[in-house]
Amino acid sequence: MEYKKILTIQDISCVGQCSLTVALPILSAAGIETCILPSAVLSTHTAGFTGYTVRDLTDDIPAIAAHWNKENIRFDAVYTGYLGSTKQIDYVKDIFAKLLADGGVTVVDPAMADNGKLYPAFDGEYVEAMKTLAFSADIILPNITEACFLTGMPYRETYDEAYISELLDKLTEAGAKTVILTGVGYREGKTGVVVQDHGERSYYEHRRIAKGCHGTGDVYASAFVGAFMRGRSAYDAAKLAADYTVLCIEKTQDDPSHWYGVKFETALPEFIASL
Ligand code: PXL
Repeated sequence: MEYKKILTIQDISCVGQCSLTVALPILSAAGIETCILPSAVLSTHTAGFTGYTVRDLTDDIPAIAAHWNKENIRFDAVYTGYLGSTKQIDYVKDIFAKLLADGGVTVVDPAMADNGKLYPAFDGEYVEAMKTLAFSADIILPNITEACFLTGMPYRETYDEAYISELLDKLTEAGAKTVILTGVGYREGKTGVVVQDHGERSYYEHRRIAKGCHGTGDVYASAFVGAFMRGRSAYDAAKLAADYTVLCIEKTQDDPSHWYGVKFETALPEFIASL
């Protein structure tokens, strides 16, 4: 197995089991050298905690990227998650252009919204900037809310296959290539993921655990990227990541004090075995 090197760009939420504190261990567990570029440092994530601190690192990014360029450092993949500002999105585009190895892959998780709403830190200007990044990437992993913001489609809590198909058509028209659309469920007790890979669409349905958990989007995207970089097809990586994420939720759901994230560490042995 070829040893791969990836760069992941997202924030450090020091407490809260999301973004880099999830991506780094999961990608490392997948056997991939993982370099990081923190977009910001927060005391906690912003979904449920109040009074968190934020240190924005936007202005550090150009010098870090220039140093790597001078050292001739290149990455087999660049994977972005929660980003701090529209300016950062421009810097990320520059990193895609300059620091990706030949044949390297760009993966964008447009982590900006859920349940029909943007996260507190974002606005319409951020959505417009995210569109330009997402539609330039090889792979995107939006949930339905994010896909709606990216396409202008109205968000619906209940929907059918025609709605999802239209959402994917609109993403494709706007320039999306491979799409992993998460959180798509058509039946009671079930959810799943639609994978659009080279024009072909497939659906993986799995158990839906009633309890919604913070950070599962980051767990899912990181596991997907790890499996994909290990040579799995987009569909196989999407399926494996879904099974891992469900297991993480199962291992967390009985502990009400653990509301802020999932105990993803406890399911890493099963994730590694599934690779
Ligand atoms: O991907 C979720 C996430 C990451 N980072 C920060 C967040 C959130 C979700 O709210 O607040 C800082």
